[in-house]
Amino acid sequence: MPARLTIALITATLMIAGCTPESAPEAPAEAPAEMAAPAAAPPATAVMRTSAPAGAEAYIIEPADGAAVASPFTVAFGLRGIGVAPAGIDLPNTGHHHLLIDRELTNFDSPIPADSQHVHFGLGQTETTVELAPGRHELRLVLGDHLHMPHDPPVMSDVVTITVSP
Ligand SMILES: [Cu+2]
Repeated sequence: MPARLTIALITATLMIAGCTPESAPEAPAEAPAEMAAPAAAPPATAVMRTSAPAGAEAYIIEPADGAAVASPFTVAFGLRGIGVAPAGIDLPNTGHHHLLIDRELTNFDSPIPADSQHVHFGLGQTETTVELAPGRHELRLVLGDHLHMPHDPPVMSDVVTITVSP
């Protein structure tokens, strides 16, 4: 946090000192970060991952793995060892749920995508109603921090495989 604040202050100072931010392409955004924290400095565009408390777990309460369900159906989200906070609220040991439908998260260094297969619950919801086509589907939960980044280590549920009846 102190490093980030320092970077922010330096960036702000540079922006004030420069004529306009748009007309100063020769001042790369990475420079202030390297000066402030040479050892661990990521590019200024990278988002830091939030640490998850040891043992934190996400799990799908319902439907059960292997269940046959009629669409629409309820998906209930469970957490152990970490709490829920709305997106944008940076509180220690919290996050908000993301439901991955027929998707696995593979990139842990970017915010979780937002689309029909990566559904965000940024208000802090702990259940939802899902409508899916008949057939076999996979559900996964991934907790994201205030910036929709997976925690480090990621807090993810086991996969729940369901069959939606025709
Ligand atoms: Cu999110």
